[in-house]
Parts: sequence; C-alpha cells; structure tokens
Amino acid sequence: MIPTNHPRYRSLVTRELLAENVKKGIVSLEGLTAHGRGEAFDYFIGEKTTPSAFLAGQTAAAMLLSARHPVISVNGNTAALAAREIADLQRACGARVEVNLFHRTEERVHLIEDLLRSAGTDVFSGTAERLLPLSHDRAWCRREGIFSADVILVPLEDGDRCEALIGMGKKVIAVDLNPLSRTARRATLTIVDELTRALPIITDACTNLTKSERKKLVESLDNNYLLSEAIREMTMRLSHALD
Ligand code: PTJ
Repeated sequence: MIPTNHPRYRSLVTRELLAENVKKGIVSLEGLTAHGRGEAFDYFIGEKTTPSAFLAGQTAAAMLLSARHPVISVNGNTAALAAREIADLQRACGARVEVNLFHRTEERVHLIEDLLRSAGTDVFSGTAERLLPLSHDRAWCRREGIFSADVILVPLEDGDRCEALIGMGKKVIAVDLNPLSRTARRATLTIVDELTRALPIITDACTNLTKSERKKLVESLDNNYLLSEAIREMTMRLSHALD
C-alpha cells in the first residue's frame, strides 16, 4: 500500500499500475523498462508540460482534425496508462483506434482491445495483415486502419515503425519524453511530454481551436524548433538543479 502523502505518490502508483498490467498480460515486461526511460526524461522537464510541449499538443489536434483518415495507434503501455484519455480523444477528433504491438501475440491484442473498449473506445479491429515494410511484428496492421491512414498518432513508438510510416508518406505525431530518440527526430511532429498529460491537451484543443487557429498551427509546424526547445528547457532545468 502506497501512502498518499508519499512525495513520489503519483510515480509509485503509476509503476504499480504498470506492474499489475504486466501480470494481466497487457503491458510487456520490456514496457516497464521503456517506462523507466520515460520517467528519467520526465524528471528533466520537471514532470510538467513545457510551453513547447503545449504548442506541440495543440498542433497535434490541428493535424488530427484536418486529416482525411486519422488513426491512433495503441500499444500495451498506452492502453494501461491512458485508456480513458484515448476514448476521450477519439470522441473529440473522430480517429480510428487500432492496436499495434512490438511484442505481438493475438492474446495481447485482444486483451488490449478489451481494455480500450471497457474505457469507451470504439476499437477498429478485425483481420490484421503484414502490411508495413518492417521485419518485426509491428508490420501487422489493418488495411483500412493504420495502413491507409494519412495522419497517425503514435504514443511510445519505436523508431523503426516511425521511419516506415514516414517512408509511406504519412504524417506521424509521436508522444515521446525522449527528444533525442529516433522516433522523436523522424516524426512529423513530436510532443515531448508524458502521455497522460499530453493526451488531454490534444483533446481540449480539438474542442476549442477555431478553424483559422488550426490552419495557422499546421502551417507553422517546425519539429526541429519544438525538439530544440524541449532540449533547451531540459538543459536549463539541469543547469539550475542545485541552485
Ligand atoms: O506494447 P508493445 O509490445 O508494443 O511494446 C511497447 C514498448 C513501449 C515496449 C515499445 O514500443 C518500446 O520498446 O518502446 P521504446 O523503443 O522503448 O520507446 C519508448 C519511448 O517512449 C522512450 O523513448 C521513452 O522515453 C518514452 N516513454 C516511456 N514512457 C512514456 C514515454 N513517453 C511519454 N509518456 C510516457 N508515459
């Protein structure tokens, strides 16, 4: 039992949630190490949304709303941490939600789809095919889902698939606390923020942005600027860490 007055309460509860979801078969064991890497980078940004991450979240909303066929790709960590937030975002932007896994088994796909449905998401499921140019199992997806998406939101992605999706001409929105990762650098837009903080910002922006604000955000998108801002914000925090 974690005491509510523990200074790291939120972080400890999140770890416990992920560990429980490993036992249920939703999160992969490797997902725990991925989370640990994320936590380290979250320290560097002070565990709060930075101005550049907020701008990136708003831009993500503008991209999803202007897409012909937006898709949100969900893996084990994303489902365990943010099933409700995914359902809210789907309602706000009308995207298809599809499960796509690195450590893929049919059983995990079904468990994750069930978790998403129980949180209110309309999950796009059905027969998957090996459609993406990848040698690992993230290649499996649905023809009318990820394969034909023009804009795709990929929280906690691996660099390989991000590159493959970009190579297929898609616009990729990544959520990744590590601004140095291959995913962060290859994506069309990277939100350097913790997933459960980033998703509600996108959802709110989907509801609140005007058409002309959306147009301006899409036109002024500069991922190099957003990444360099994220690194600058981290460096500034680190250089004042012992003040
Ligand atoms: O469920 P599966 O089988 O598809 O596997 C999912 C994982 C996450 C294991 C897989 O996609 C993976 O190995 O990812 P990577 O390559 O470790 O990349 C994950 C990235 O997400 C890392 O750069 C982390 O810093 C970042 N990250 C981890 N937790 C969060 C995060 N970013 C935002 N919010 C988080 N909560």
